[in-house]
Amino acid sequence: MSYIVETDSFINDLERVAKVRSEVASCLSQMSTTLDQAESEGKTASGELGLEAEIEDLSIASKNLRQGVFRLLVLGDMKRGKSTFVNALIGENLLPSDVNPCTAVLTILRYGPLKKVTIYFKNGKRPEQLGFQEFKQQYTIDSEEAKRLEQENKQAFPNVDYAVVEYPLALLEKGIEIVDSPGLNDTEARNELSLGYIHNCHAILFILRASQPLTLGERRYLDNYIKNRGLTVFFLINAWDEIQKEMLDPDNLEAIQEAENKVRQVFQTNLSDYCQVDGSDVYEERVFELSSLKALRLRLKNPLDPLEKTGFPEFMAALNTFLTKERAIAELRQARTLARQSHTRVHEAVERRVPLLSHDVKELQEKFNALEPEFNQLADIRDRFQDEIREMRDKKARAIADSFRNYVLNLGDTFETDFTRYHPTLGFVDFLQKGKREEFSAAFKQAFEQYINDKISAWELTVEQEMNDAFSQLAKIAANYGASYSQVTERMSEKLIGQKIYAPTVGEEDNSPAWASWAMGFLMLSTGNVAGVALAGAGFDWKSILVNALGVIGIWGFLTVFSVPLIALTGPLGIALLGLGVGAVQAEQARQELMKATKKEFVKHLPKIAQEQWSPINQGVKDCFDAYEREVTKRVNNDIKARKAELDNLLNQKSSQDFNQDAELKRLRSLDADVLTQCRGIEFIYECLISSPT
Ligand SMILES: Nc1nc2c(ncn2[C@@H]2O[C@H](COP(=O)(O)OP(=O)(O)OP(=O)(O)O)[C@@H](O)[C@H]2O)c(=O)[nH]1
Ligand SMILES: [Mg+2]
Repeated sequence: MSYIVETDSFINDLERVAKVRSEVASCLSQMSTTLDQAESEGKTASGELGLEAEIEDLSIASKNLRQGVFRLLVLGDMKRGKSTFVNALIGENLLPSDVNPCTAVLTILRYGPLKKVTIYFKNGKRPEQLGFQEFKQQYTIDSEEAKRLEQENKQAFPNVDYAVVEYPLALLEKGIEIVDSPGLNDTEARNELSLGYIHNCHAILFILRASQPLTLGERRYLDNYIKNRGLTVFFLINAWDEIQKEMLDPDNLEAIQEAENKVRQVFQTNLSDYCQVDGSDVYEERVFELSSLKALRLRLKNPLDPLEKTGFPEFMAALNTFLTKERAIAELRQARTLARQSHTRVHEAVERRVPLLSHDVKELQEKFNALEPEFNQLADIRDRFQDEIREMRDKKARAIADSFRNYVLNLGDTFETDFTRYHPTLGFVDFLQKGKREEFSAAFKQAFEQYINDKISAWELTVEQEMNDAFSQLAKIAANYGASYSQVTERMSEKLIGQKIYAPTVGEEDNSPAWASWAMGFLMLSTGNVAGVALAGAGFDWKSILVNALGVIGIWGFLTVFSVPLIALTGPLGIALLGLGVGAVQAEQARQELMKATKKEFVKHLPKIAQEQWSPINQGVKDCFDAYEREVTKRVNNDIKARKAELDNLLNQKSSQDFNQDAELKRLRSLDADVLTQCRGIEFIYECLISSPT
């Protein structure tokens, strides 16, 4: 790759984006203030224009944009060099990284003017502050301990939710937040790093190690949680320098090349599956060969070292493009949409108000009364959309819950073949040897857990696809209803003032009423959760709701099955098996017996599990649609209310007090012009950002 970026220019680019964000945030907040002021002035003139929703949306979006950070989640198996990589990226030996101590809690690294570490707990205990040294000592564990805990399926610090490390560093100050995670742990992964957390990040940096080309554990993790989930993942093949170190003759350049090419090829074969985005191969932009240790050493000596031959400049270029171009633009585009729509709303309200200023109360009353059918049509559009959401909700909730039931009921059919994949660690010969039975039981239990875990993940992926589908259908439906809604409101304006109103600011996605844009996923900035949303690109953030709902399935329900094979092992079957003697043939026979016994028990439990989970799954899916429906309905209702208020306020003012019509006309025109200028300001900043060279 020819394009590289050095640390300082990466920071410069981030700074530029942070500046643009803050400028746009200021513009949005200014717009909100302008509308707010205009509304209070309106109270003593021709009445407010009903801009409450716009004022609120603009102010929330401004806050979200200002606070927005790019969150990067660093994932990987144990000892891949995750912490070393983070240290190299920030240029400081901050996080504990060593051959021995392991990262044991999720650690969020963010900007703070003062260095401090805060531990957050799960059980409602008050967060605790501590020094860096204490943090390193108390919250890391050694490798042996980590392995033992993993085997026992325990967490090192079960009560700790996560740690936040605040640090005054340039990279963090420019709006990057980095999350270092403990090495992946097959069994606990689901609990510790829920999908919800993954969805809260803009990109995942998946760290691999050149000397260990994609282990089974890594593959399982990628298949279960990453593949086909619409996430942006950078694969960083770390410790690339070790290839050379392990050569017989580390000075033989040709041999090194050859060895490197081999490793490259292995990774290419293994990772290409995970680098397909919408049918195109993004391998080149997503996979990088790094030497974090080398980069860290260089940066500690000289913070501005160009980090040549560490792979960092190439990776940072790609990350830079992704963050400061794609992500930032997606966010700012929403800000532009919001600004444009707010202006359109103001413009139309002013255009309606101005010609009505000279009418008397009676005329106005008549005109407003004549709008009743249209108001009813607006409510009708709302109701019809609501019905469609509910229909979709019930259909999908039933289909998804049914699919789980069928899936579970059918697990038995392929159990024996599916489970073969998990056998290697079982060691049937071991089992037949005295004194190894406990170990064997633990291994068998773990294999079973992994099997269940993988099965549920595979099913969850189909749910995600179903839901994506459902919400993109709803987006289309919203677009249609939005268009009908606009036709009605246009008709209302025409009825009121005798002519059409032309909006000066339009764009394809900005043309719909604001509530419809929200329902289509163009305006998430005004509901919060920028990270998750930006990641989803566009769309209602149903994932976090669903993740919590599906969390209830867990693997625990299935584990009740467990006691059974183990009893089988200690019971008559076990004794019979033990009598078989020690040998490959006996081991195979034992395996088959155990499989049979396990399957028999497994199948017996499946109907109950399928039955028990039907309702919670059905409800979980419904919750996603209900949340969507609530927000849509609230937004449509606010819009209708605002349109009524716009007219009622004028009528009230007309009947209760005199105001200077000329002055009012001037005020309204200048409000329209001011908001247009502010909107153009945002458009200008946005255009500059997208046309600036990479
Ligand atoms: N040769 C070489 N060693 C590295 C590199 N990166 C990390 N290491 C070493 O690998 C070991 C593990 O590094 P860590 O950064 O602690 O790894 P980790 O993934 O954070 O480990 P856990 O938190 O325990 O999962 C340390 O001894 C590092 O010095 C690299 O690029 N090259
Ligand atoms: Mg670590």
